[in-house]
Amino acid sequence: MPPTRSAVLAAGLAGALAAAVAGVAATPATAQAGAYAATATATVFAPNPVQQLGLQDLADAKDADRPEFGPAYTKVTLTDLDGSGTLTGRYVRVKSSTGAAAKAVGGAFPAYHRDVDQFEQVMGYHWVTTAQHYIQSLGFGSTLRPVNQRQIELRINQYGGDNSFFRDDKANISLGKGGVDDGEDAEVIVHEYGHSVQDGQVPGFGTTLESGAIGEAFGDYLAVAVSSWATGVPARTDEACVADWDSVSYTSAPHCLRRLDGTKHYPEDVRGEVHADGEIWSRALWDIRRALGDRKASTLIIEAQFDFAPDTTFKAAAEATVAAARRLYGTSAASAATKAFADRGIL
Ligand SMILES: [Ca+2]
Ligand SMILES: [Ca+2]
Ligand SMILES: [Ca+2]
Ligand SMILES: [Zn+2]
Repeated sequence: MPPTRSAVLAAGLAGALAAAVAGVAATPATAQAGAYAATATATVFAPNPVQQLGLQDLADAKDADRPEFGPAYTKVTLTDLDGSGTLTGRYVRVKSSTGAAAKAVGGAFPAYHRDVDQFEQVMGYHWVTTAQHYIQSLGFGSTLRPVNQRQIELRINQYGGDNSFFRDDKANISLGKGGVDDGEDAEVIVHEYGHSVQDGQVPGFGTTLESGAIGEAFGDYLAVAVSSWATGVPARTDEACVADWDSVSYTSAPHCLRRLDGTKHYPEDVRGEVHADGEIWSRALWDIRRALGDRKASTLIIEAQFDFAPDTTFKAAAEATVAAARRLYGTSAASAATKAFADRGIL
């Protein structure tokens, strides 16, 4: 069992105290023990090569690192690390069963590319941490209550034809390697983190078809919101397109796993499958975002989720979302939310 955060903190404080007494620096400059204050440079896709390059004919080609991917590799600084040189941090620790663990030396991870397993490990760390930073940028954990501020485990393994999913507990993430490796697309990683976020807000969330569909929809919404926040509104792909790169293996161009701007309407478009039915809910979230802007929309959408029952219906969740809009931003925001859900047949 891993040490708890407070145990790590206590050990760090004890070490710092002992070092102070001995008159030496407690830790390297980049790592305050126990504080997850270390950083390291690394190379990622931001968010994925199709969205970055606008090349709809990019192919997985069995994980080949072809020259056309070159301009998509982006240097970033990983934050909130524990200073051990591994991908262990305040919000996520990465475990891989498909290759050796990525290792930083002197505050820098090697510039891994997509043909090595360590690239996806770095992607998983960076995009979970970035998604949590986005949520904090909305005020959660400062002016609003914290959302999912716990260290989750992100595993990379061979499971699933092409399916990143939760098994035993919904806090954690598993990224598969079917088709394009799931960990090569930030929007897949953040979608999965969306499930963790909802589970953090409402433990066990998503026990029924409609609540499950809300889970898929929120993951898609968060993926797009985080990707635009971190890398800018895409210029070469539609912003409403989710997982432009992972989906090249199983869609025709323009490649989208799903979209936020579909026209599905309740109840006649219900298919009884959570991802398909999620497109009803995600379009409503998209319309709220278009009406109120990213910051207000995401804030009220996430704040509302605290009030969802684990087995909520579309209608109850829509009412909670409208109430959150009214609480946070007043009548006109509530009207915009009501209209978004009414346009889908939910209210
Ligand atoms: Ca790969
Ligand atoms: Ca995949
Ligand atoms: Ca996208
Ligand atoms: Zn999902």
